[in-house]
Amino acid sequence: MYKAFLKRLEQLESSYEQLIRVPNEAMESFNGIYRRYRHAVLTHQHTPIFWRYDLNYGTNPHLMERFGINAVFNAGAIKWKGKYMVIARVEGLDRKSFFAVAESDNGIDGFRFWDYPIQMPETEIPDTNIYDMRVVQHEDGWVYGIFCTERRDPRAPEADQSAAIAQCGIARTKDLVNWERLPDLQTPSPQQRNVVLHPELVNGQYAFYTRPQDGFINAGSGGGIGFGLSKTIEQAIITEEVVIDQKRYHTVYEAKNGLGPEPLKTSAGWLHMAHGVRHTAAGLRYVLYLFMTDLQDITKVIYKPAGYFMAPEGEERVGDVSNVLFCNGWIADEDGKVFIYYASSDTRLHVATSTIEQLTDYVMHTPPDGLRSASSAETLVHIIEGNQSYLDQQSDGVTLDREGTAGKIP
Ligand code: M1P
Repeated sequence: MYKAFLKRLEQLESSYEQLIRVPNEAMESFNGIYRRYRHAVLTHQHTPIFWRYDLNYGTNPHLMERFGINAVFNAGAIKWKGKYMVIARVEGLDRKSFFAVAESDNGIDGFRFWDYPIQMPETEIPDTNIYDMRVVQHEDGWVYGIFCTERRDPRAPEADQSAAIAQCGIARTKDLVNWERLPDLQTPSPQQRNVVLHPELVNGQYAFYTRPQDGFINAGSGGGIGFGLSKTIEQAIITEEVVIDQKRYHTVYEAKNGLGPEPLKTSAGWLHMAHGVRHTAAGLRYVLYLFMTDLQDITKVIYKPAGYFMAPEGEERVGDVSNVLFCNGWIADEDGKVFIYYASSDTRLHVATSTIEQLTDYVMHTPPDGLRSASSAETLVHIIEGNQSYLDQQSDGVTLDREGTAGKIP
């Protein structure tokens, strides 16, 4: 029996090592905007063997799993001491999520979890479930973890064991190991999810992107991505919440939307990634979209391409909550490369890469949503005519740059 135990342990360990060492491979970029990678960067199988199994023959002679992991998804991300860190939402078989750090040398493969999960302190009202951390390197010198804390609705009748209240939890750290929990964010909205802290102070105050909503699932009168200021972070209170990016009829963010990771500062504006949700006959569909806000007035959306930036494809379409892409972490390297950590169908975590230059070009030059079929057709005609006249001129040996200035292709 002991021999069988040892053999099984060896098999488990070697298949785990094999999995971690699988090199990831960039797929072809069909749209010229980003590249997906062949393999998910984290799955439930990437969690350490010594989390899932009691390795003591005396107490676990059959080497059975004692702490099963259901999924690893929605991860915040940060470049830390030269490594690519994700702080993933790890969900046990018991449906409870917790946070755990995994690191990689190159950001695309070899992600390995730290030995211990984050032991997030609680407030006076214990969290039933915590998830979807946004990791924000703030100009005040702290690294903040902004996440959703969920508790049962205390007003729900005994028979209703689903009614929940989601709010925004706040914690901060200097080492990603020890976290100081601060009071939850207070806002005028009865429910909050997808809250993000802006990395810079605005008029000397902490600036939050929010997602006001009436119900736990339905945004209700909560009209989109909100914004508000708080004088302090130690007792964060937003008294006035304004919507800066609305949900809209017959768009990919018709039912609700929510900000993803902290925005990236570029010379053209703040680059934002968000998710948009719409109803379909098969249920909700979550896609990712980008927009840009003004550097001076960060509540002003200055560019917003029509439709989605990324939508679930292939195996991404299937999982615990199918037809979902969700992103709450990205890393911009100093050379401009951007690592987008997105999760599919509440099951696994992937990476896609792009550059600040490509993403900026995408948001600034992709036509906006005209909100009517006629306008989409008009936009297309404009592109076709532009291409036609460009091709005609090219055949005459003349080329035009973006400003319409004639010149030869170098
Ligand atoms: O199941 C899809 C996503 O649903 C929620 O997002 P939102 O609040 O925008 O509906 C979150 O629970 C998220 O974790 C989850 O991926």
